[in-house]
Amino acid sequence: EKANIGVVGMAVMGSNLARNLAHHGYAVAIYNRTFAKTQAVMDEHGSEGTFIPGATVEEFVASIAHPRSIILMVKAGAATDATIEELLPYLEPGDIIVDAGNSFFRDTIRREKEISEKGFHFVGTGVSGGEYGALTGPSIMPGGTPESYTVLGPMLEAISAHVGDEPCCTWIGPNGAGHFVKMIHNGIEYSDMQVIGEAYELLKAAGIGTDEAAAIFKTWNQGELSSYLIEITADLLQQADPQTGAPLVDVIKDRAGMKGTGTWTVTTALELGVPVNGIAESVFARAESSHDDLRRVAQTSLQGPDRTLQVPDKDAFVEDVRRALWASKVVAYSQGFDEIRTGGQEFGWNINVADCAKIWRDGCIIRAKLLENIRQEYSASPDLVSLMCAPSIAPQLADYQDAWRRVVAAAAQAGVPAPVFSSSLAYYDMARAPRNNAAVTQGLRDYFGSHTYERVDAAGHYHLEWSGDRSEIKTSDN
Ligand code: NBP
Repeated sequence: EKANIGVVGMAVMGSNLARNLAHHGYAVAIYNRTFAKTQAVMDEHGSEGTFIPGATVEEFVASIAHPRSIILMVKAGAATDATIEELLPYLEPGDIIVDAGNSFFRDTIRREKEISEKGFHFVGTGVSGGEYGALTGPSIMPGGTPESYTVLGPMLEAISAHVGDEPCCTWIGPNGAGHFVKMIHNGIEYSDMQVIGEAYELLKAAGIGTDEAAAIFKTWNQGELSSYLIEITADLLQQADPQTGAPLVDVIKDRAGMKGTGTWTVTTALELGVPVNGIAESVFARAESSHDDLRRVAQTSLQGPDRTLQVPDKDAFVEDVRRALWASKVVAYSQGFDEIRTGGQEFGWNINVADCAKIWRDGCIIRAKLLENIRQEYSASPDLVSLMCAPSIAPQLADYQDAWRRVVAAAAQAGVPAPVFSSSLAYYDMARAPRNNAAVTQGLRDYFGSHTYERVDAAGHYHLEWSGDRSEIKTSDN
């Protein structure tokens, strides 16, 4: 019997994905550079379904039915290129290499071009849900050709998470589109975690203990904030340190790591000219948290309030923080979805934004009740200029803004950093202002660099003779 599909990379993600496929009745060929890991999967899980272990790449490829679908779950970067190089000599035209690692979408564009020229398909696909999701049903974001999706799609949809009978997997668009969308998923994940952290810090500053904060997050998870990350925050805050018995969160060093997808989301947004303030602030917050020298020096040299908040009405304050969290989260999502749309246009992918929200409703790390709402908004108006302005979102932001402003002001007053809460509010205010401070910037640009300006009352571009007689010259008609 030949395998229906192959998986390369038997570390945590690949082995779980292979088991998920086997649990769904597919015969799965498995391969790992170091055979011991393949053997370990056979020993521990071989009885869960049909696995065909390959000791060599040649044996592995030969064991898969043609046209072959081969999923790579190896370390992103050089390991992915090395694995592809090893596979290529054994493939036949029409075979599909699927890169399910967290590859940068520009690498995926390059690889797709090189590999399709050789007569094979290359599908860069995002997979989210961590190791548990890979095993039980992740959210899957495949790119590549539509032809490859006809072979691969049914298998990926079968193993993905489902909302009712809708799979959390759909074809996103050509070449790098899947990895691009996964990148932004991760960027949004950064901002989701950051706003949770900011909310927790504010609750703490108001004298709320860790247990009580855990209970608050639990309650929030019952309402419109209901999401996987809010749910596990409640769990994290409840956890006692096995060594000391203190809340574990107080023992964990306040230094957040990162592997790159958040940074890629921000650098790509900068290249595309899309403001993703919330995601950028989240990436910068992690960077600042890890900047040991800065923090050591600043803790003794920089003065400010002592991070305590006097709140006369605790319940009202907690509700304010909840509203600020919701509003900031929605603004960060709005920015992330803007990047998906702009990137989709820029790279010629024609990405269906509503579909992204649809396949993120379950399986992935940012799964949340809000995503159904977002899906409905983008389905109803595919050309929605900004999620912030959607019919169900704008009135709620209007309703929540007083609380949001109180929280940002209180945080600033008390010296509690809330970079995403405050930058999201600034973005909201910047967008809605009939006039903003850019006129000063543009005037200065014309002053020192003759970059010209436009006028509010006439078409064309103008330059003022700043160092001459200060007369105005029209430099172009449009
Ligand atoms: P790792 O990212 O730790 O990669 C380990 C795998 O890569 C092993 O199978 C290893 O083989 C293989 N490998 C390496 Br390293 N260098 C290789 C090379 N030069 N040639 C061939 N194979 C090589 O595993 P992971 O945490 O399971 O993640 C796999 C992918 O999934 C990554 O791209 C990751 O970013 C992505 N991802 C992870 C998560 C998550 O929650 N962890 C979620 C979503 C996506 P060896 O055994 O011989 O060393």
